Amino acid sequence: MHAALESIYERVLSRNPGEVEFHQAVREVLDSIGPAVDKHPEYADARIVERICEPERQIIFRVPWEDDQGGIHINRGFRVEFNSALGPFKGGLRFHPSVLLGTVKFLGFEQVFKNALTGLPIGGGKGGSDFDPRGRSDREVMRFCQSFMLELYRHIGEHTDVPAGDMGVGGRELGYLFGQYKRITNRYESGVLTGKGLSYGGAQVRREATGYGCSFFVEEMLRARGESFEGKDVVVSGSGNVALYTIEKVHQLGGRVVACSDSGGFVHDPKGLDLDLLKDIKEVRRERIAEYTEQRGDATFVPDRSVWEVPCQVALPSATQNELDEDDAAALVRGGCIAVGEGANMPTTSAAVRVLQEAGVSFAPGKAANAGGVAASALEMQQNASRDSWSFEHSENRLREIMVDIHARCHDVAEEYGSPGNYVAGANIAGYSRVAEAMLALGLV
Ligand code: NDP
Ligand code: 2IT
Repeated sequence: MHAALESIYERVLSRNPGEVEFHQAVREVLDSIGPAVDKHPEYADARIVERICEPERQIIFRVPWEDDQGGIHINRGFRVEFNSALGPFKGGLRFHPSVLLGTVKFLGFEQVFKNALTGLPIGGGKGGSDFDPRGRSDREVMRFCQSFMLELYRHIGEHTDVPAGDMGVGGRELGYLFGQYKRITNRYESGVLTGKGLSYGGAQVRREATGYGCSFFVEEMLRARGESFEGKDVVVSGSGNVALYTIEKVHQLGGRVVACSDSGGFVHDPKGLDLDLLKDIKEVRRERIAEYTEQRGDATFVPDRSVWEVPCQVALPSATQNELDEDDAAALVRGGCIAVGEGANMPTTSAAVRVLQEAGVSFAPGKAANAGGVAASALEMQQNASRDSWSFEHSENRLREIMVDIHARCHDVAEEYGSPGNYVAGANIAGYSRVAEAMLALGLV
């Protein structure tokens, strides 16, 4: 780490005790941006890095709700409004029992740089709750979402803060959240949430965007080393929104996804995963991935083991943070992996990133590779603001252009700052530079 950044990092550690994922996300950025700090002493004078590490606003609230049996539950809601230099706070909501303030802060911090990389006018934020939607009825999920919005509504707005989905928050939850916002405020403010259903103001390709976008980014990264998806075996972790649409696009681009997972284990289908069956299990029936083998005789389900033991040429971690560790990275390298693209946020541990980079594997960090989701959200805001809706084809073409552009920027900036091929450095420096420039222009606010 650049000497001038060490004391800033120490202060982040002491002021945010125990928030290890937030520390990890900050460290990764500070480790990269030294050359940009040297190039712009005026940013240091304005203490831009210190300001970037401190959220503009952090909101924590109680969410009481009643289950189908009349039992009362208390969860905690969060919204961390991290940085609005480039536009309204923008970022998803995560409903998962593991969610703590530090989780939301790491995600919000990453989001600031990711959103800057899209080139679109969006600041960064994140929110969520430790609510566990698994096993809950639709009615219970609706009551939870309504109670959550009864607090959140006062903090958000199309020009202020625009939430969307993340783990545990998809089309169903966003519908309930939007319905409640509309009822409380008496306003049909479409642009207050993105990822909405197509029947009430949603945009084509938002559902597919993170997975499609990650596939487009990795296609570019493969192209840069004279390769393509054609004929390659690919492993995708998770089997949620990001994973399913990554599998769909990789198949369209000529790759063969042979394994995916959930928190119970992984399925290995050497002939290539049957996406229709996966969507039926995960999107329609909301069941476990283990069900897959009941209908696909050739496939195996391996409980409680890491999906990264399946050999592949391309690995796309698309489940959760720190799911791919040093041992997994070494196994991937041994199995002939040449490219890793993070569909999830920070799924690869810092030690694993080093193993991959030292072995010459092309590595795309999440803030670049999974930016397609939030980019499509910004396109949804654009359509809402102009009361327009674009075709699937047009929306997909825009998404592809944006991902090709992000790849080029990360690639070129890495080279310009003396780390050719290092997409982590490229993404962090490019994202930081855009935010820092805007913050300097806005004065001390
Ligand atoms: P979903 O809730 O749709 O799916 C999450 C998937 O990850 C599920 O299959 C889940 O399995 C699995 N998973 C969770 N924890 C673990 C674990 N410890 N080990 C193995 N599998 C696990 O979420 P998304 O697909 O939306 O999000 C996935 C990742 O992508 C997250 O990191 C998110 O922040 C990131 N992301 C999402 C975007 C979006 O637009 N949705 C945009 C950009 C990034 P199970 O059902 O068993 O819990
Ligand atoms: O991590 C992410 O980029 C998201 N969950 C999507 C955020 C958004 O506002 O669409």
